Amino acid sequence: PEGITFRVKVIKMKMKIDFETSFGKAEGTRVITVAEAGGCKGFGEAPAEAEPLYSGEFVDSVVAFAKLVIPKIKMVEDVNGLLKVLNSYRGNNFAKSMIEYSVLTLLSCLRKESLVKAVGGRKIKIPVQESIGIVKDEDELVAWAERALEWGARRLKVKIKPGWDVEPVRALKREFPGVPVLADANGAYDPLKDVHWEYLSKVASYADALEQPFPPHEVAFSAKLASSEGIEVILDESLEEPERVAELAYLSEGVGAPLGVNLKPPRFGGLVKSVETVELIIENELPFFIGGMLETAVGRSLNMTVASLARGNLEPSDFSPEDHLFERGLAKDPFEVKCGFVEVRDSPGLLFEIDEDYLDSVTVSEVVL
Ligand code: OSB
Ligand code: MG
Repeated sequence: PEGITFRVKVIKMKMKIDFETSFGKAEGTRVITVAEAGGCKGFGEAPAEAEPLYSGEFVDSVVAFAKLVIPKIKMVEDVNGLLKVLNSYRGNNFAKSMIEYSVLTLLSCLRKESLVKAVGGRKIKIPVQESIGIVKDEDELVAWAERALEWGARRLKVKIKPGWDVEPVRALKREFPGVPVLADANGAYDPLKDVHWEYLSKVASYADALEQPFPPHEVAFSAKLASSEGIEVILDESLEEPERVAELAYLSEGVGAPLGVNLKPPRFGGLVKSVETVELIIENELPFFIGGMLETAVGRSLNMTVASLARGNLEPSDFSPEDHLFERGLAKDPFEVKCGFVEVRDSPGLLFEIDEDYLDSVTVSEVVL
């Protein structure tokens, strides 16, 4: 609707942790959109960094997409119109998710209707895992894992790359036998190099599951790896639309080991696409968890809404709280992890109250549309 004012803000959060993956270090840059009308505010987050290293999206592409698309969004009548505009464009899923969620949380606030209830979610307790970055040595790795197990992390997800793979996984299994370990490569292995298959085979002999071993466009090689190693392989970067999950279900028949989904709602383009995706996952009985992109409370609110749809088959998910990731978070009422679980909230609007003065103080640029 025309009456909405959109503020597209590039923010820079001060990281509390050094979070390194096979593709680089997290700098804490994000794009947040605040949609305002009738005394209510909605929020959306695109967890993009300055450079397109995780996917093809980056801060400037998100802002450019928002400038192109938000004027068209202002002309539509209702949510169907909003989805039609967003779906008419290819790619740019983080940006679409940001715009969609800012409007949906605004409408939810105006109508005083919970989005969690609207999508049929329940106030479940989400099991939480810790994502451990690439660190300099085993001592640092073990210290990080100890802190995570102290607050109750139900699984350790460890970032790997060629040259730092068997070592961390073996060390975690040695120090914490019985704790599930998921090794996430962020696509760092080349399926055309025999030696990379050898590395992955060694990792598979220690780990409980592998995440995104090969580059985003590879899915069949992941199925082959699951089959040859008898290990669960979970895909992250490879899955950007619900159709790919249906394809994964088809591919997993005959593999003999589970193929799973790391469901990151912004990667699928937002709440509506994620609801569709969860339905496909449940229908096909695929293992899954809700993944994170080191989001602020804005992005975690969307992720929590999608998690509320799980029906007893949710693996430990990425819900480390803002105060573990950042020097200071955006929520005035952050969620807590209790015994390794986070409880879903179901209030109208965004699930957290944003400290807007603080949000303004971390804003490095803003476009008003
Ligand atoms: O691959 O899951 C990933 C963060 C940035 C980019 C990619 C990934 C991650 C995480 C974050 O693992 C975990 C979290 O948000 O708590
Ligand atoms: Mg991942």
